[in-house]
Amino acid sequence: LGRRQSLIEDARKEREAAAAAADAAEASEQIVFEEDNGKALLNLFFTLRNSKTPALSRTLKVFETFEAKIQHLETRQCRKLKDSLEYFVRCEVHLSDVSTLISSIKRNAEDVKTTREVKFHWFPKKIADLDKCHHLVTKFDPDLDQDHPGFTDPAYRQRRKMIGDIAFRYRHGQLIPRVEYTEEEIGTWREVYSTLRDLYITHACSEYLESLCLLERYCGYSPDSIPQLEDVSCFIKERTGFLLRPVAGLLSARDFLASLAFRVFQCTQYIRHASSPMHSPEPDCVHELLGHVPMLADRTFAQFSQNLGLASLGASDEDIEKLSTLYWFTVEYGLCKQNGEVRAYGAGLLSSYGELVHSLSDEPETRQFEPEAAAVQPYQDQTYQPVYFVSESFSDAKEKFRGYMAGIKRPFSVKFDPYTSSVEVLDSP
Ligand code: HBI
Ligand code: FE
Repeated sequence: LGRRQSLIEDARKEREAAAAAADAAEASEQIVFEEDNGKALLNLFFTLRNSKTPALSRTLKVFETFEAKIQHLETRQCRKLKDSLEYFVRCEVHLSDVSTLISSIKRNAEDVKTTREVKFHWFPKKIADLDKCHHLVTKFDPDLDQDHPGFTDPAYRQRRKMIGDIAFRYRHGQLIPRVEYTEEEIGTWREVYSTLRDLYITHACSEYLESLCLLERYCGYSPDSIPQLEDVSCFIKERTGFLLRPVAGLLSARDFLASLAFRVFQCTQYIRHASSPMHSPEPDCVHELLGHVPMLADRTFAQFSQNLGLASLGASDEDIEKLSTLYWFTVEYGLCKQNGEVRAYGAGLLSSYGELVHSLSDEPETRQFEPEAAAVQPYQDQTYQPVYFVSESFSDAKEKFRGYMAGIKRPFSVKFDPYTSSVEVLDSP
């Protein structure tokens, strides 16, 4: 009788499981957003090829990384590919992680479907929400990229991890912890600083030069020490309201642009490998402090940067791609006209001796800055740019961007409130 009982029990469980699966499939008609607790219920379908042995564990690792709570998981044999399994996963995950989780799954699996495409992309509404904008891109990471000059140097990787931990622990409103840089690190800084400093006089735009002089006078910029992010943040806060916050590496474009909307610049704190002082494949503090910071101390440029950020909030993946390309050809590699000469204002140029010289030589092609063209121009992150865009002035670039912005469609508009450092979201009728 006991055995029979348990068979009945099994049959009941099976029926319940089938019903649950049917319910789940029905609920999977939509991704349910629960704005209150910031969580989304997400239904995912994907196929993993059996030949790729570590695919399942790597995919599950993605859910773990995003602290997604798996509520339901089913597999079945794939009808198209006999050696593959199809998966259905229903999970609860923070809204700010939805886009990144889906793109991470897409890297491991095939035929990824969310039953309804994500119509909304979560975005920060107040400055403290930037604590959730922390999604790193592992491109150029010294732990994973064999071409990184630090790849074979465990001491460098250890150091980079230690400094990266400051960023992982950092929360908005805290002081940015100071880093005591080693003699070797200061040596790298000194070499870049002294080499670039002379070139700026003839190659950098006047706004950059003006800010750099102020940073040298009031903020400890010199060849002999690496400025501390906290001090620099206080300085630019007084000039334009921009703040720095530490970040552990290359941030996703969406998160990076979102922080600009709040006049926050996410700033790496580690320095490039000593074997390669003139070049770094990824952003480092030389790039941020010498390339970006002086420009962020300029009012018009700061406003331009914030406008780019505001345009990115909740934008589609395609628009984010366009905005980062625009960012690339302005904030990173922009040139501008000044008193009949062409000068550099892009941070990628101002932090790279070789490319700064190249950009103002006869070699590359230069075109007049037009946002429509710059937003879709293919670009290079491995060698020098073959083409640069020249703006008449920052005000001109800002105005042209305003025009371009008007053409970007979003079902809502955003308005920044400087008193509370938050954005108001207004539904379009
Ligand atoms: N992340 N840490 C960091 N620094 C940057 O300058 C940076 C980034 N992520 C993306 C990015 N820049 C841009 O190239 C655009 O994709 C927005
Ligand atoms: Fe940069």
